[in-house]
Amino acid sequence: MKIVVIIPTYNEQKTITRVIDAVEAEFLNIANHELSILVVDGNSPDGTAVAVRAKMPMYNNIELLIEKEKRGLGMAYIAGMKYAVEKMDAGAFIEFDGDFQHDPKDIKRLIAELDNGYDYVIGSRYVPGGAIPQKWAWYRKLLSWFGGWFIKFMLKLPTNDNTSGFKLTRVSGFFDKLPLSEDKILSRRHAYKIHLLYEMIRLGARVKEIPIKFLERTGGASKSSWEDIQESLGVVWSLRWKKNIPKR
Ligand SMILES: Nc1nc2c(ncn2[C@@H]2O[C@H](COP(=O)(O)OP(=O)(O)OP(=O)(O)O)[C@@H](O)[C@H]2O)c(=O)[nH]1
Ligand SMILES: [Mg+2]
Repeated sequence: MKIVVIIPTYNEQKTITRVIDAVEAEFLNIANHELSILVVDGNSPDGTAVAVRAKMPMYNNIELLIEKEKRGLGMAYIAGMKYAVEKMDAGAFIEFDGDFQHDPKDIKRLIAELDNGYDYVIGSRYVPGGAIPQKWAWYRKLLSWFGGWFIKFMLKLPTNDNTSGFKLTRVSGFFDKLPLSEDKILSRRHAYKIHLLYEMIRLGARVKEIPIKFLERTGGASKSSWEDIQESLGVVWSLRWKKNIPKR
């Protein structure tokens, strides 16, 4: 199967080339699928796209999509997912951060579960063996844990990590049935993850959580903010009480 690793970037010039090299090195350990990288850059002013372009001739499996401007993580992923399916013929795709917080070595573990028949494989920080960064301040740890629990409780989800940004989605029967246009997604930013997770489970996806250790950022700055927390509450509210949900 063709599997595309989608990496959204905004000002990740310091890390993106190392991320690409490490992901490509892992591809060499996966023989039974055709693997590619798609970087979706929010027109970063720091030269992220230039760094990606410099890598493209070294590997023949990298594509770069440049948005007009930074539009939010959800918008970047939706553009990337559509491009991966329509232009790159992806049978599955993986959401992967460009700041080295996800370990490229875990990519083959996600793909192994796709091969075992799962449709939605979540790199989970909240199953035995998973972890969040030790160095996070206590309030960030608490917020991450409580946020996930709140989403699980309110939306009656079977999953434990409900805000993970490292996951694999099967296209056939799932992605192609998702309400994915820009006007139908409930959040343009980080909270898009909650909406997609909810929809995948509603579609009956076979879901597997595998433990991952979420790493520290190795450079650059976070783009998540308090607004993302507020928006997450809004998405949970909409899904729980079926408010503001655009018709399909
Ligand atoms: N194209 C694009 N990429 C984005 C946008 N927002 C974030 N990203 C990228 O998406 C990935 C995840 O964003 P982060 O800011 O690291 O979010 P996070 O991992 O939840 O937060 P931290 O743990 O603080 O790093 C990174 O590679 C970012 O560069 C955006 O609006 N557009
Ligand atoms: Mg990050």
